[in-house]
Formats: sequence, structure tokens, C-alpha cells
Amino acid sequence: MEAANFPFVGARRKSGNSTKRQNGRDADSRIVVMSNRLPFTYSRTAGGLKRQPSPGGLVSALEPTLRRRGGTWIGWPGVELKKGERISTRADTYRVAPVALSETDITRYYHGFSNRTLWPLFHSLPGHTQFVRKDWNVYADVNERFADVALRHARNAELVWIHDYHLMLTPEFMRRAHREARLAFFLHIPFPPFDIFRLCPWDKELLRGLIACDLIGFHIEYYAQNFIDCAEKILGARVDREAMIIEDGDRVAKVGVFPIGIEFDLFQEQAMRARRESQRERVVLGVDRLDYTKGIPERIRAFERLLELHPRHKGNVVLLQLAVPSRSQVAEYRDLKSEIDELVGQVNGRFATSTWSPIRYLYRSFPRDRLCGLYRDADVALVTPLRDGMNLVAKEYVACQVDDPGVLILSRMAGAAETMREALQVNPFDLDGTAEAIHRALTMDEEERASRISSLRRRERRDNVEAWVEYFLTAGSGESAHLEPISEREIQNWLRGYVKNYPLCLFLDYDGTLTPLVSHPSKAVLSTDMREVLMSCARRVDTEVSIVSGRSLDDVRKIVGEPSLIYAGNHGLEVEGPEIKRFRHEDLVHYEARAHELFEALEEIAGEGAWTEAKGPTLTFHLRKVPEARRSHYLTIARKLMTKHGYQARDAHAAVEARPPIGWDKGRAVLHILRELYGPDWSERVRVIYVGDDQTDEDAFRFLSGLAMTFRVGSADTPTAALHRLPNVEGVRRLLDWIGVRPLTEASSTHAPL
Ligand code: GDG
Repeated sequence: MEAANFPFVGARRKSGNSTKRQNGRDADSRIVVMSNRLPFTYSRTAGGLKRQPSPGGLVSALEPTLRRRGGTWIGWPGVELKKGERISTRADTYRVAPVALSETDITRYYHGFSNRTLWPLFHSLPGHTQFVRKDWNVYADVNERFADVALRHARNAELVWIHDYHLMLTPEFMRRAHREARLAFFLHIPFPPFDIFRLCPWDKELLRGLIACDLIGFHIEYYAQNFIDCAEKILGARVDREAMIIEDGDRVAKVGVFPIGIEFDLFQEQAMRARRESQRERVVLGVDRLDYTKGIPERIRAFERLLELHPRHKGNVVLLQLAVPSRSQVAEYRDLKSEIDELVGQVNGRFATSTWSPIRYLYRSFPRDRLCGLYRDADVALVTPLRDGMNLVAKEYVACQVDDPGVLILSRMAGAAETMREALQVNPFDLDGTAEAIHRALTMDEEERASRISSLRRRERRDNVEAWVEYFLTAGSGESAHLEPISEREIQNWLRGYVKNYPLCLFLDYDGTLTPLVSHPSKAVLSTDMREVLMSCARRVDTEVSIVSGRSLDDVRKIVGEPSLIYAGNHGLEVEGPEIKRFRHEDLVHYEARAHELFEALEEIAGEGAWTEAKGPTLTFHLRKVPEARRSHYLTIARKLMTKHGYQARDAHAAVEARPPIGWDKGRAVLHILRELYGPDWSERVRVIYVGDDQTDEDAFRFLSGLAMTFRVGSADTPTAALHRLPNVEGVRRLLDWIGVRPLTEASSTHAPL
């Protein structure tokens, strides 16, 4: 948490508020904040565009920080700008880069996917959640545009700090365009457990979006562990729960816990200065955005229950509920408003007298100084969300207790409950329990109130928002984390139970799996270590090893050079091995002449390092040596030529493959080998492991789903049907090493190949 660890913090402090050049660079390039909204929102009025501060916890937390430190804030300005209309790109001491969004974008990306899908799902309220593909598509598109603006305005940023659930795909779009970017993300809402998160049809995409970051922050440990859990179970990523690291190929994403704080001193000062209003009754205060996660109806019912259980409070206590209008375009929020209006009417109708009404409900926003006065004067704060990322209201209330100490009642479903232990914690669904807590708060003696509040205040003063920002930025700018190489224990956890008492049939891709990808296929030679572990597997009586490659059969057999293995070449169109009949797909005869013609045609267009590999009935057009900017040009022409000659074009690593469209792939080849070796009931007689790194291996992963243990080698940014991921070729070597030396299968004689 030391400011000195983060060069930017120190530099800003010394140079005051200036945003001019520091150390020869524009200070604005140093930190970039991205969030759905800019810290202020424009609206269109008769007099032109009107600017107001944006509501919500995120702005309360971050705006002061950027104001103090300078930088760039990227977000939506709140209004669709007309042609030629401009908004200021300066705000106070920092720069602003607006992202233009159309009405459709707002409907589908913001009200739709963000607020009708992610918001309820992440608050573990699947009953409120809608999954709409069109919303998802626009969400992805808008996220990409945010990334484009960031890349245009802040390519050299020291750190891009992306906020909240609206922008979960933006990191991946940025990473694709800028490998070296330093990206951090903070989620202000909960991250749900695996069983809830996996309800989302786009679960993998969202996880991949975030894993592109160097640092992913959550309010509390529980959310962080949920995220790690999902990355492992849904993406098959390797994780280290203790070190909180997720592996993504050769890079890693660090996960961290950063409980957000508030501007403690500011709230305290405003509370001291706020005007006093005469108040006859004792006040139980609720302050929320009008949102179904905040538990307002439940709170009103709990207060009603208090009056039933403890009638002595009638006439003496009021529930003052402030509800800031929010997301009123979403039907559910309008329904919630009607529900609350009705409930307030019912309770007031039931208990009110000519001089007293139990509930005072104000549906509007209050200026900050008034709010601080209300916090200060409330005897009890009733903060009872059904689920809440953190909840700043609880913290603000505590900061404003500058006079007679009040009591904080806090839902155990709020992230804030993790640290605010001295609050009276309640289950918001338990109306009787909450009513009793209100009673206890109203009757608590001063000594207890004072000691609870002073501990709470001490912590919130120390862990204020400035400390949060520094803590996060320090972590974000720290050394890149690294994950220990894959360990024997991890491999054992995956495989021990699976292979126990069964013989094993092992399928391995070659390029990118057993050897690293190199500039030319002829250079992809097996290392001595890899050959050793491969052969220690192949020599076992309970293990069969097959190499399944896109190379021609002759080529792969020659480059591996081990006659005891089974080989499948040309993506499985040709198979050969010691215990297996030589197989060559019968339709291949039709492709020999065509392959020759296609070869000639591809050779004619090849230039700038592109070249064609002839593999008998199939071909590969290689682009590894072609400058990246020119690859798509060659890809397009090559694909067209392949289709013209009656082939299917399939993308591979920096290459495109011409495959005969005969419904045969690596998956079918694996089935062929398994049936040849073990008979039609192979799945009862043998365990299967398949390891591959390529798009063409996905055919085998899909075919084997539920039937085998599958591993995809490489980074998490490519979708896969494999169960697990291995970071690189070294990970494969370790896996084979374990398989080679595992205890011999006792039952191997009974389950041996036919
Ligand atoms: C998200 C997460 C997380 C409310 N009424 C008025 C007013 N407010 C201000 C409060 C507070 C903010 O709005 C609400 O913050 P919360 O934390 O309670 O909730 P969300 O807006 O849902 O925020 C949340 C937060 O992000 C930060 O990470 O804690 O869990 O859901 O600051 O003071 N402000 C003024 N007038 C009002 O009438 N001026």
C-alpha cells in the first residue's frame, strides 16, 4: 500500500494539480479510467446540453481520485450527440474521451445485457435475469468500441483501469490489439458462484474477456474465489487458489481483493457542517438507488414487523426511506416503484395516527450536504440489501456519526459485512430477525453504541477510497505474477481417478503440442526430453500412443521416427500403426488430381513469404513468414481458391488448410482407431486422453466430450471444447511424464487391446 511503490502516485503529489508534461510525457497518458458513464452525464434541455454529476457508487469513489491525480476518463456522456456537436474533453484536471452510443446501443447494451442480464445474474437473482442474443451482440460490439477509443486515446497508458460489469469484454479486445498493454479491471458488484454464473449462455466469453487483464479486482475474497472457480471449471484454466492466479497460455492474470472505501474526511466534514433540522421522532434511515437488489420492500415489511412485535415504538420512530430514481426505463424498476408506493401506503394506512406516520418515503435525489445531515441525525441506519457488491451507504453513515453515536444495521449479504463486523448484521429475508435488530438498535445503551461506532469509524477512516485506489494501482503496476510450472499434484488430481484400473489410449497432436510452433514445419523437431517421456508412455503394456496430425502420414511418421506408435496423418484421413490395419479414406482418390491443380493455383498467388505445403490429397497454405498486416489479404484469396477447387478451407495457426469435404476429421479418426483397437464397446474398456493445440483438434474435443479427458494447449483467448488447458509444450511434457511413470494398471491384462 506504499505510495512510493507506484511511481505515478509520487509524481503527482510533488507536482500538485498540474496535468502538464512530467518527465517529458503527458501525465494523461499515465492512467486511464474506463467506465460505462463519464463522471458527469449530459442531458438535452431547451437551453442546450446540461451537465450533471453521474449518480452511483462508482463515481463517488473514482472522480475525486482522477481529479487529484489527472489522467483520462473514457465513458459514455449520457446523451446521443448530434452531428457536429462536441462536449468538452477537459474536466477539472483530467481529460475526457467520450464514447458515442446510439439509442439502440443504450437499449441493448446498457438497459439490456448490462442491466437485465448481468446485473441480476451477478446478484444471484436468476429469476430476474433475461438472456437475449441481440442484447449480447450489441454488448460485445459496444465493448469493442470502448476498446477502440482507449487504443486511440491512451495507447501509451501506464495502466488502463476498466470498471464494472458493462465492460467485461473490453480487456480482451484491447489485449488482442495491444499485447503489451497493462490492463486492470475492477468489478463493483458481486461475482456469483459457479452454479449461478454458468446459467449465462456466454459464460466462457465473459471469463475470457476478463482474463485478458493483468489484474482483476473484487471487493471481497468470496467473489474472487467464485471467479477463480469459474475460470477453472468453465474455461478449464489452470489456477492457483492461494496465490489467486489464473493461467492464460504463457501469461497469467492475477486476481485480488480490494474492498472499496469512501472519502471519509469529506463525509465527516459535511456532517459537521450540515444544517440541523428539528426532528420529533427517532429516525431509522434507509438510503438507496431504487433497485430490487437493495431490499426496500423487505425493509418496509421488517419495519412493519417491528411495530407489531414492539408496539412501544409506535408514535416515536419513523422509517425515513430515500430512494434515488434509477434505470426507470427498465420495466422491472417501474414495477418495483409501484410495489413500494403501494406498500408504504398500506403500512402507513395501517399504523398512522393524526400526528404520526411510520414511513416517510422520498423518491428523489438529495444534495450531498443534506444527505450528510440526515446520516448524522439518524439513530439507526438500516442497510439491508438482498445482495450488494459492497454498499457505500453503510460506510458513509459511519463517517457521519460525529455527534450522538447511531447504530448501523447491515445485511450479511452486502460485501461491506465482511469487514464491518461491529454492525448489527441481519439476514434481510428474515423479517422477524431484522425487526428484532431494529429494536435492539433503538434500545442500545450509549456505551455500546459508542464502542461499535468508534471501531467502525477507525477502520473506514484508514481504509478510505484514497487508500483503496493506491492499493489497487500499486497491485496493478507491480511485477507480473507467474504461476508455478504444472505440478505433479495437479496432474494427479486430474488423472489419477480417471485412469485407475484402466488401460489408456493417448492421442497427441504434433505441432504446437509435442513441439513448439516454429517458422517452418521441417524445424519442428522433438526434443530429447519429450521423446523420452513419449516413449516411456508407449513402452507401457497398458498404454497405446497415437499421433494425430495435419501433416501427411509419411511426414509425421518420419519426423517422429518411432515405429511402435500409431500415426494418423492428414487430419486422420490416413491411419497406420503396428496393431492396426492401414486406413486411407476411400474418397481420397478423387482429390489427388485436384490437389495438384490447387497447388499450382496457390503457388501463383504466393508471395511475401507465403508458401504451399503439398500433403498428397490435402494442402496447407502457410503464412507464418508473411507480415501480420498482409496475412488477411492472402487468407482471403487462398480461401477463395480452395473453395473454387472443391475443397473446404479451414483456419489453422498462421495458415489455412485445404481439406476434402468428405465428413472426416480428427474426431472420426480417433473413433476409427479406438474401434480397431478395442472393439465397438471401447468406451467400457479403455480410458482416453487427447491433447492438442489447434482448431482442427477441436473436432476431436467435441467428438470426445463426455468420453475422454481432453486438454487444449495454449492461451485462454481461444474458445475450446476441451475440458482442461495446458499452458505450453512443457505442460504437455509434464503430463506425459506422469502418465509414463504412473503405477501399472492391475487390470491391464483383462482390458488389453483386442
Ligand atoms: C455499486 C455497487 C458498491 C444515494 N442516494 C443519494 C446519493 N446516493 C449515493 C450514496 C452512495 C451511492 O449513491 C450508492 O452507492 P452503493 O454502494 O450503495 O450502491 P451502487 O450505486 O449500487 O454501487 C455497490 C459500489 O458500486 C462501489 O463499488 O458499493 O455494491 O452496487 O455513495 O451516497 N447521493 C446523493 N444524493 C442522494 O439522494 N448525493
